[in-house]
Formats: sequence, structure tokens, C-alpha cells
Amino acid sequence: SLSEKDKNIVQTFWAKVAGREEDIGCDATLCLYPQTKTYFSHWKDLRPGSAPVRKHGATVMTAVTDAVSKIDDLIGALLSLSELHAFTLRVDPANFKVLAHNLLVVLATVFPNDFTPEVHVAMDKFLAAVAHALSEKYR
Ligand code: ZNH
Repeated sequence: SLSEKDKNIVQTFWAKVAGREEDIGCDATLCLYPQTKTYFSHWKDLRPGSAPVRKHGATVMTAVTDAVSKIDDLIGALLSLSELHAFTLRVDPANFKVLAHNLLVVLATVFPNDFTPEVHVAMDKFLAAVAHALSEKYR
């Protein structure tokens, strides 16, 4: 689980994402990894970089920013989103791990100097905890 040191590393590193949620979120979700597009078939334009795809990327990243600010209670912070994904959106929770991996790749690419091995470990633990919290309402 996340040590106090990990939490500090995550919070410091994640501050760099501010203002770039749309680009990073787009790349981590449907822009570079369109294999999940079956969940978004109700959108008119699903092409990588389309307006709804960019908007969704920003939405997910903003939710991650919110989770970073509530890092001491991720289960509580993400409970309603877990419910939404489990019962309304019916997203296979395996996708949370896929997104965590994709996001690590994107972050390493966008911030090659800041993404040290230490940051990598802390972000990996954090995103695993987020995936776990989002899976809470799945039974
Ligand atoms: Zn998700 C939506 C978050 C992952 C799918 N999302 C969403 C939202 C949010 C989120 C915030 C919005 C809501 C409202 O509106 O209310 N997600 C999130 C997070 C994560 C996620 C935080 C992790 C980290 N998702 C995900 C995945 C998937 C998804 C992985 C699959 C693949 N989501 C989704 C969908 C939706 C969402 C489908 C809906 C969209 C529309 O718009 O329609």
C-alpha cells in the first residue's frame, strides 16, 4: 500500500499534469488505446482526438486529480464513481488496470525527466489503489 512518502511523491508529480488533463487523458484513454471504444459506441465521433474523446480524457483525468487530493480515503472518494461504472456504465473492472498501465506509459513519455523510478513505483501503487477503489461496488 501507499506509504506517506509515496503519497507525497504522487501529489508532487501529479501537480505537473495540471493544465494538460485533456491531452494526457485523451492519450491514456481512447486516443492511443482505442480497444475500449465499445463502451463509447453511443458517441457520434469516436475518432482519436475527436471532441468527445478529448473531453472524456479530461473528465477522467480531473477525477484522478480529485482522487489525488483524497489520497488518504480513496475508497470513500471513489465510491459513487465505482457505483456508476459498476451499475450504470457496466464497465468491466479489468479496464481500470489497463487504463492505469496506459496512463503510466503516457506519463513516462510526456515527463521523461520527472518520471523517475521512484515516481514510477509510487504512481503504479496509487493507480492500483484507484483501480481497487473503483472496483469496490462490483460484486
Ligand atoms: Zn470512466 C464516465 C472517471 C476509467 C468508461 N468516468 C466517467 C466519468 C468520470 C469517470 C468522472 C463521468 C461521470 C459523469 O458524467 O457523472 N473513469 C473514471 C476514472 C477512471 C475511469 C477516474 C479510472 C481511473 N471509465 C474508465 C474505464 C472505462 C470507463 C477504464 C472503460 C474502458 N467512463 C466510462 C464510460 C463513461 C465514463 C463509458 C460514460 C461516458 C459518456 O459520456 O457517455
